[in-house]
Amino acid sequence: MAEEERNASAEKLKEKANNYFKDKDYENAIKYYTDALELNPSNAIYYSNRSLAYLRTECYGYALGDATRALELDKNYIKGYYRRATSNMALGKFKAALKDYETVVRVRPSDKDAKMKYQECNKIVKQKAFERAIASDELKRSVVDSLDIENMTIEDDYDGPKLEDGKVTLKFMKDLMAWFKDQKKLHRKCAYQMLVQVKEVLSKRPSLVEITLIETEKITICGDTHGQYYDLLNIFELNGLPSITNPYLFNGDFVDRGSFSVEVILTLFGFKLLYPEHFHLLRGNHETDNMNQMYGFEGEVKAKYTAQMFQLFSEVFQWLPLAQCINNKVLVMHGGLFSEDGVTLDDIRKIDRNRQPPDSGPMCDLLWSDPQPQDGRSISKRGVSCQFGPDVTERFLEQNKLQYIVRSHEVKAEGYEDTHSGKCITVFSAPNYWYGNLSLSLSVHHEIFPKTPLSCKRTDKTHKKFPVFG
Ligand SMILES: [Mn+2]
Repeated sequence: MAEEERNASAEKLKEKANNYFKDKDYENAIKYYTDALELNPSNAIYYSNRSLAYLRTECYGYALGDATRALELDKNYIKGYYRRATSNMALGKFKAALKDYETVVRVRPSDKDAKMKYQECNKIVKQKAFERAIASDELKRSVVDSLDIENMTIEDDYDGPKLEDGKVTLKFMKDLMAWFKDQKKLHRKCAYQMLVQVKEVLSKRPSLVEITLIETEKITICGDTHGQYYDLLNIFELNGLPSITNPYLFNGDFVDRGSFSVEVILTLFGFKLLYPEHFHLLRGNHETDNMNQMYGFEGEVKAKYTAQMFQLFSEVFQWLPLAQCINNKVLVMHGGLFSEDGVTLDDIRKIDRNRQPPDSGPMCDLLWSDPQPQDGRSISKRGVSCQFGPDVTERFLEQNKLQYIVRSHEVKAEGYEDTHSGKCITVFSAPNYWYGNLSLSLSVHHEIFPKTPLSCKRTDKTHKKFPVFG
């Protein structure tokens, strides 16, 4: 094909992509921008448009890459600076974003929108610097020390659930769930009592929790719940209430996005207090300050309670364990495997987790990485951690004498997905998130047969059998 002809075809594909974009079908928009770029890889606009589509699907890593490429092709392309700044903002890289807004303002001094974005970003950069200065001043001082929970009074007109002798009981949990279902607020005294107690319980857990199920026991593993309270109630409806004989593991991302994050997390913390050895919680990438600021949980806690209570939530989140190993066979974590080979279970045990996650390294990977179909590793679509292939999973499992991993962190149409030849299972449990599809929790069931010591089955309404992994 002659160059002119190719460019004309590329333009047509771009138009098609633009139309999909207008209809908010970002997956197809990305597909056709990609096709256009194959025909004409030197067009900055195609990269910039695809960058915006990636931003909409929260693939901030890819969005940043495309914006950067657009600017390499045309350093005067103003939209490119906007896109790169937006990507960096989403990734929490405010200083880098500020530099791009500066450029836009310099080139277009009369552009009001650019000026506003520059000022907004500048304010965040200054605020972050201020927060850092304060943080080093009051190093590790807990909110708990400044609370006087005993002397908080419960007003006479409050007729909601209360802890019994300061303790969570099964009756309290049942009352609490009914109360939340009616969209009522738990008294702040009770919320504080639960938070202080759960911080104590979680801080005594190792970073890698190891449990052994006996022959007849099973455990239900649930993926992201993201503030979807009614979906959480549905999970309990389908699989039964948590109990000593009905253990659960909730695999991170309890909060943000949905409007009932407070209700979800307090219910989960309540069951953790009631059954500390049989109700398990792991940290997700959303149990962090940066995410809570951007995706709603911080605002929700401030609206329903106070900024101080958010601080306490943040302290509790820092103590959530990072991974759980079942019967020395199955490893569960929110994100996935590592940016480098050779990480052992012992390395996970040694992670000092009481902190906000770093930008790289094993703690970051456990919370952020994703599997990919092709071998090897590639850069992350999210712009944090990496993507790992089936060979990476295989080597990790072999070195650590494990059978498979269970992770969450990605929306799956069926609620779960089985990849890497059954060695990497994704479970997602917030069905009303994004596409409104029905998603299910996964139950890992311990079988009696010595040769197939662990198997998985889906526990949905139709009770379909999930394939057995040997
Ligand atoms: Mn996640």
